[in-house]
Amino acid sequence: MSRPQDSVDEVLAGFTPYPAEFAERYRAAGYWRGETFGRMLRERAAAHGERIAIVDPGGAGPEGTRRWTYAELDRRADRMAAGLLARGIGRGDRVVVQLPNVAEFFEVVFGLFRIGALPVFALPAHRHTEVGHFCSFTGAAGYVVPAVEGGFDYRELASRVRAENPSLRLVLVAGEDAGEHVRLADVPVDGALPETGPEPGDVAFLQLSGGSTGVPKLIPRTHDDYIYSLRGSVGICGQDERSVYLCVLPAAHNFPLSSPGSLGTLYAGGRVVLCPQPGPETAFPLIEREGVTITGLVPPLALLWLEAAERRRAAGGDPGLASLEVLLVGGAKFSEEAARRVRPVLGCTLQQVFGMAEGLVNYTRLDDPEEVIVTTQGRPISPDDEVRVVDDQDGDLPDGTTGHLLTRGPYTIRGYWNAPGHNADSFTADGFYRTGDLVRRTPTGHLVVEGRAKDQINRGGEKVAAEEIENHLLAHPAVHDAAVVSMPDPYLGERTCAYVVLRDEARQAPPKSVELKRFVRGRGLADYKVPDRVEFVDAFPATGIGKVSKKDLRAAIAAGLAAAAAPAAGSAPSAPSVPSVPSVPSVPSVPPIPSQS
Ligand code: OOB
Repeated sequence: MSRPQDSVDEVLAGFTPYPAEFAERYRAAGYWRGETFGRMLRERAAAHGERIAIVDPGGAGPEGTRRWTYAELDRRADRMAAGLLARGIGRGDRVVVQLPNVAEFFEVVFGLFRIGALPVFALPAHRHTEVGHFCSFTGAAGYVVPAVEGGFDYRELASRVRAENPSLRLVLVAGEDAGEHVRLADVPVDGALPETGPEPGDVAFLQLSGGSTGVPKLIPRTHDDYIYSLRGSVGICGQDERSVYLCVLPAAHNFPLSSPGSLGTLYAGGRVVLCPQPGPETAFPLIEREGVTITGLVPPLALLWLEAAERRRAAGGDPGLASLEVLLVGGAKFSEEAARRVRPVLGCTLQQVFGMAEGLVNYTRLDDPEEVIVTTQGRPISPDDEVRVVDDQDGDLPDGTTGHLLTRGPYTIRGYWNAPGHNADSFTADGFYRTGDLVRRTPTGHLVVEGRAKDQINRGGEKVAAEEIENHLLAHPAVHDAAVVSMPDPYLGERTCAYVVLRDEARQAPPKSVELKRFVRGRGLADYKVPDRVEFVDAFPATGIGKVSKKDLRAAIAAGLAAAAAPAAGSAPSAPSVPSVPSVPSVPSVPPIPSQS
């Protein structure tokens, strides 16, 4: 078992601090106020302890709806913190938290914050490959899971991950039957907590990067920087203690966590309502019953909600959204056409949000003209968010010209955790983060996202790193080379298409698409990363210097889909199934290049 000081040192060793002159500037400007999450909750509990903080409508369980006041959440965080300490989790230890939208998420996360242990935020969709990586890469001491959720047994996953990771000494299960692990409900105890908690400049947690590399990178966020982004978001989104935030997306993702999300809402003294399912059939009744005022969605969900509300109105009904004041949409580009429907159909103000777990978050403002709200992805939170739009040589471009977005500021990281090689590529020498996004800045300082230079597919807000999936495909004995690209999709915006070149010896009896998909799934990946479509080609098109031309592959699949959809033009696209199309015209044949793994 590592001693606490070892864990703290390990966290520090992987962390790129803000340079002293910047830290001083951010403190002097009043952005970093020396707050920590532990003290933040304590203060809210002191100020309005009897107000409701968390509403968990529960599933079909016997408990029904649970409502925790700020005082109760604070007390639970203390007892969880003491129980974790008693079980050997301490300051600097990493704990992978993979919980659905349940009240325990907050009990665990604030318990960890209080003792200076670091949540590593996994998503419920992650499977053995991802979770195994988070545990081994961070040397995690703990892992927190539900028992069974969405038909998947997380206890089994935990057993496997534990057997492979000697550092993992505690697996906690939120549920009645923990199997061979420890019931989360058995952890909390009354007990003394250390006098000194974490410092405001300490890393509070590790968030996941959407990623464009083989494995997801980890993002260290400090109490100071993250709480500043919460305070800024709360102001921009008009939140106060009357706000009721519906947490629809997975609670651990940066968007529903902090933009302004559940943590912003708790910062403001408002109420967080956890939505167990994101569809309108679950969310609309909760909005009406709990008087929800604000929520955040990815574009595909926003489309579903718009359609559901329109259908109810058309049938003479009322969707019951009268309390909803603000709808945030982000994570992927929201089409202007859909954006225009938000106010008339849902009766609330749209706020576009273009953010990233690495830091920078842009919002359209509530009082922006409607044209700005529907045509831009907002402007930064902070006057000290430095935004550069540059060409391929890092030369600054004038407003109105599309280029690479680079950013630096009081809540944007200076480096991924423990990733010096990646950091050299992802940050400029003077500390600007290369977002990989292509944007244009308007004269009002708003950003319009025009595309992406990073090798990533944005599947309705869920990010898929092409290289990660290519590596899995390359492990298949029949695959010589693989190139994963996005293809347009009316519902998700993009889906994944894997172009595959088979080995010569496999051409006699080539595998079917479905076999390759099954193979990737079988490697223990989150479902959303399994290619939506597999295309076999003899060779990849090449760029001038002989790299795979993903641009040509994207164009080929887009043209193939358009051609196949043409006869049905005018009919409504049916989400979310992938249109079945004949094979795309084969791309220009060039000699295969070596695989780029
Ligand atoms: C959010 O965070 P991540 O870390 O999952 O993904 C960040 C990336 C951005 O670099 C960009 O490529 C894309 O997601 N993105 C958008 C977008 N919002 C995010 N692309 C176009 N339009 C938008 N509105 O996705 C995230 C974090 C905090 C708040 C909101 C989203």
